[in-house]
Amino acid sequence: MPTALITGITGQDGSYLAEFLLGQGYQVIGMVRRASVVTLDRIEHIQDKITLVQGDLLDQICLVRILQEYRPDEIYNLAAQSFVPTSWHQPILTGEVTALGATRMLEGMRTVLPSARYYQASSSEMFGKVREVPQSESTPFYPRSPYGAAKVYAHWITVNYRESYGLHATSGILFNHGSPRRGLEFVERKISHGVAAIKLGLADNLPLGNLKARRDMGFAGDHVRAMWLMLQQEKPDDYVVATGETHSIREICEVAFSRLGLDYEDYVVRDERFFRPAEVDLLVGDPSKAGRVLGWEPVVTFTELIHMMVDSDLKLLQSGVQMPDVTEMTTLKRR
Ligand code: NAP
Ligand code: F7E
Repeated sequence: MPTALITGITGQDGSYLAEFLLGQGYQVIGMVRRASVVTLDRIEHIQDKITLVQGDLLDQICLVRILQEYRPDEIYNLAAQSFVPTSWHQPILTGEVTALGATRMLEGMRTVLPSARYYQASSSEMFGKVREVPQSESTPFYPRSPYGAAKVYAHWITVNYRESYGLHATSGILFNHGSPRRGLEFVERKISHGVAAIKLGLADNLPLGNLKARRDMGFAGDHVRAMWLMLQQEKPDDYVVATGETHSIREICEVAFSRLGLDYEDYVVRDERFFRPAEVDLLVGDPSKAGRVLGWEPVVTFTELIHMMVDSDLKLLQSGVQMPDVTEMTTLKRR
């Protein structure tokens, strides 16, 4: 039975990837960082099928110990400080975790398990102020946030460990992907949850920032499949994973509100605090290499994704589950 180590298993992608790998017959080891309150909500339903081990990307020694103890065949490095606005508030932490965390894991793999296969969770945020449309594996990077810059570092260190040491180290450049398990501060979840709250009379409006930004938005369950396919290839490489479509935040609002018979223009209010010091205006990926080499293509469409998320949040709120409001504390001061 192959063994996979997932960092970031408590996150959105970690939970979908763990489910997927269990289905493929893997023993799944999930690295979880210590917290005063443990939040395993996204993996509760599979907790008895996976092994959780305490660890942190900030701590090199613990990574080495985990690799020595579990000797995974595949390492999926999904852990990161992943929220772009927070990366302006906490740029050093973002660099330590999102950038140097990759080096710590790669260095551990190089010394302990050089025959393992490594997946780095790279991001379309690396393209930032885009140099071409659509963005492919050969598009130059121009990050627009400490998060984007940290991901560029992690991407290039992955390429460098591949080329310097011959490691099977692959970088998946994933465009935005959501799901009902998406963190509440990310825009598509903020909208789906906000619409459901308005429908049920729990909120009056939905404060948002830039509605003009455009994103290539897929379903997390589709995108994690591509991660696994990448590590099944004989040679490590870089792959863009995207839908090839782009939609504005305004369009997300239109689709989400109309799902519950509402007009977004009656409820969405402009809130300067959700605008960013530097914006990524347009992302749209060219997933043709992933299609050609991996045989990967997305199944869930943009509209299906937004409907899935709105339906799920409506059910969640109807069942009386209250989620903490995390969006306020991640706002940025006016420029
Ligand atoms: P997420 O939901 O924010 O999950 C991040 C995970 O990283 C959580 O499990 C978190 O643990 C963990 N983590 C944070 N700091 C850590 C540390 N110091 N040591 C160990 N674990 C730590 O992110 P996601 O949406 O699943 O994304 C997965 C990865 O793909 C991330 O690297 C993200 O940057 C990247 N990515 C995401 C997208 C997207 O649209 N979702 C697109 C491209 C790339 P806690 O639960 O303890 O906080
Ligand atoms: O913003 C605009 C905002 O925070 C999307 C992460 O998973 O994908 C994600 O990064 C857009 C931006 O995601 C609000 O200005 C408007 O243009 O949902 P987001 P992101 O920054 O694209 C990439 C690929 C990753 O790698 C990241 O880890 O929506 N927007 N109003 C807003 N965004 C938020 N969060 N909140 C608003 O109120």
